[in-house]
Amino acid sequence: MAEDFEVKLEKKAYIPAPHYLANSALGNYKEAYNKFTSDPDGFWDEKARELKWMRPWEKVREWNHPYARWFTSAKLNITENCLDRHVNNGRRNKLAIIWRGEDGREEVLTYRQLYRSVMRFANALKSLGVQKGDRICFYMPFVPEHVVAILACARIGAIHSIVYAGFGAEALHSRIRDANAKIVITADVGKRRGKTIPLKSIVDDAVRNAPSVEKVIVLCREKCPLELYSELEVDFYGIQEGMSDECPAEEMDAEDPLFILYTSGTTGSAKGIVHACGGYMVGTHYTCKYIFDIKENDVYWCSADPGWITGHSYIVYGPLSVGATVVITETTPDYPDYGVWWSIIEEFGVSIFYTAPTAIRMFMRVGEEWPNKYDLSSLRIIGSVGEPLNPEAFEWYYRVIGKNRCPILDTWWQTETGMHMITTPLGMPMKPGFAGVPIPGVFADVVDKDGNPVPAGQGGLLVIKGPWPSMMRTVYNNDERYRKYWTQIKDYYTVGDLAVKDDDGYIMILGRSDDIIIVAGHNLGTAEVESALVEHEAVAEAAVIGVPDDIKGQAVKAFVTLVQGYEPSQKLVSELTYHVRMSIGPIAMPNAIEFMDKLPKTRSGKIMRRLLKAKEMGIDPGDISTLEE
Ligand code: 6R9
Repeated sequence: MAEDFEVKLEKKAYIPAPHYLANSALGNYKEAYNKFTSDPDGFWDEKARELKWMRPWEKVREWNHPYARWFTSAKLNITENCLDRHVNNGRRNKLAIIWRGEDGREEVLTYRQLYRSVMRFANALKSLGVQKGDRICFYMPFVPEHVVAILACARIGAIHSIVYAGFGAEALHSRIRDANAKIVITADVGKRRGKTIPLKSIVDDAVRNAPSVEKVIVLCREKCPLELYSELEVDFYGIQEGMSDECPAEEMDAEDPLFILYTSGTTGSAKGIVHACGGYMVGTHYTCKYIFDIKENDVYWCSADPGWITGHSYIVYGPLSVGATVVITETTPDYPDYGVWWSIIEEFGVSIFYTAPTAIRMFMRVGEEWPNKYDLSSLRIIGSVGEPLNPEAFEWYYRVIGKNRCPILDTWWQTETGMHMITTPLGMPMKPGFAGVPIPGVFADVVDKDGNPVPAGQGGLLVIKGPWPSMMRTVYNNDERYRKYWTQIKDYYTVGDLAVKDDDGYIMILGRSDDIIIVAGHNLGTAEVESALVEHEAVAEAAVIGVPDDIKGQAVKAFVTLVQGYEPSQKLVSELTYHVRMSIGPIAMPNAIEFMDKLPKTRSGKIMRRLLKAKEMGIDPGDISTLEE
């Protein structure tokens, strides 16, 4: 990478009201961080002790690069912390889950009800022959039973592998095969934007030539009872009939796998990221308590799906481990209209809301009259995850949703990290465009390709220096791919993102390093240029790629979608080009700008630049199983 990778940094900061810091579980960031660095093992030891274990650990960690073991020889079951602990400690009748279906139907489960449902389903799984260590593949809509089934797997030590129920049969098939799943759990249908999606028939295709599958469990939502055609199929509630609702928690070693979650690689097949019971539990509990600052009376809503790591860590395991009331919903943000999410916040009194930049930018495009129709005064904290939250989107989110009052937690992390890694903890000044600082518990830095820290203002590669409890343990069936993360830059964990720090140590994420654009020897992160484009009032979303250029090596090509009311024109192209020139410099000026109705995105809302690039260059795009249609 070139040395002169300068990044223009914003100077603006927002100061949160003092009570956020005064009441926060984390307290003063610097103090907490210093406490961590002075004794990292002691720090995690203390955090782990807040949870229930069946047997304590011998050592907090054993680090044998690139392999870590956390809480050695300790025994636990994560569901004891998500369920038993609350049922036995005064939260028995507290709402654990509030569900809202697309048709407006609602269901609620108290902690006690959830506990009983989990144990009953766990017994049903056992009756099908499921044992500790067996893999169970999910292809479920987002209904309460989804959460029940996840926890039931964890209860008996079965390893879940959740596949988002928007993927096609082939993606599902390859994930079932890779994990050798014994059971597939699905439903007859999913609902999305008023349409009924026949999940079961997709599963029918996917389990062909998947000899490991012994049973397909089907939840009936429509024409019940289900007609089950093959010997393979059983009914979700049918198998629970007569089952006891008591099921002791399986004793799990801290290092036993809890789940596999497939994440798309840039090239080649999806990677099965493996997380371990003990460290993952500690990491997700810690961040829910100390970063999200979830309190007894909070109503917490994360708009992700359980099919993503965000759903695993911040819908299911983390929030339930702190005993929160969690809102879940099958709704999309634009159906039946753009007000549905804001109505959910108003009706349930959501106090912590966690969503993705792609949703925020969509709401910006359609106008603030939608959220303004609803009372959002219950909100206390608003969060973002998944992509860089560009300054334009930050300001809109802060003003229109947070009413200039709620701190924004822009949390940077990955499927591989399991938990939040970088954010702006409550009480600290928030800088639009910057995710923030490494949270206590995490050593992160921005370095050059040899691992030397780069000075403030200079772009480089984001790395994590040393292990953390909720780090992935391996890539399923492919440990080689795991080792690669830890052997590219010194002995650091290579994140694969570009970033820059400012003088205060705040980190701005500039995009994936695979997507880097090198113009005349200057490195440009995609986020920088996209952010500049989105600043323009006509632009809703932007994606940029590097295309070959005879003179400059690479040139910037931009793809943009427009805010409602704007039309593509040559004049707008010139205006946008000029705008980028003024905000970043001539080097970043796009050579070409293409107007699009929609940008290609993953189903979790991330822009797929490599697809744009492959199309532009007429090359193979690699794995596109995660693409939204
Ligand atoms: C949790 C999740 C990980 C990649 C990551 C980065 C991007 C996530 C971000 C962010 C900027 C943030 N990313 N959070 N970029 N700011 N707050 O999204 O996991 O699906 O594995 O994606 O997403 O590029 O490397 P995952």
